[in-house]
Amino acid sequence: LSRQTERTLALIKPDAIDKKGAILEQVCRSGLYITQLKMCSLSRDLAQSFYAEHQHKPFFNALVDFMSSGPIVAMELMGTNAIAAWRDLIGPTDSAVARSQAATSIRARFGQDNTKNACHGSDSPASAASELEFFFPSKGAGPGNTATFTDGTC
Ligand code: DGI
Repeated sequence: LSRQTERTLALIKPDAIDKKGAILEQVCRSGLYITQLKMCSLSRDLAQSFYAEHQHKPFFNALVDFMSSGPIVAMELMGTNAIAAWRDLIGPTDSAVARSQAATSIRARFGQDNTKNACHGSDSPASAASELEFFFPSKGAGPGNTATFTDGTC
């Protein structure tokens, strides 16, 4: 198995915003580095473009309503195999399935069902690159990201 330093996009979704402290603690304990972080909200338009790959699915409207229903936290996580590591940490899409597999995953702990499932994680290097650009545009205004690795995490 190859070990690669990767970046991935992680979201704390509106249903879990009040659990952000516990979720951030779990991120920190995982050994992944938080290299960018912001709290924001998605309009319906932005939620539609973020989830455009699902536009023909029966759950698309419910997903867009949910994702635009309140504030979210967006993070860039960096570390060894960060894309798979973060998806392992959040668990399966359906929170009930997550609970049946391991009580410790983030969706098992904080998710409600298969829409309100607490967190998002990019599923491939290509989607990580485009999803990170969506939330943290490289030509964005303001100070640039200067996060560097130190001894600890977070
Ligand atoms: O990468 P995931 O978030 O685990 O799953 P995904 O990319 O297949 O789907 C994106 C989101 O869409 C997911 O977090 C919740 C919602 N979703 C996916 N499959 C279903 C669903 N919602 C409902 N109601 N039913 C589904 O089968």
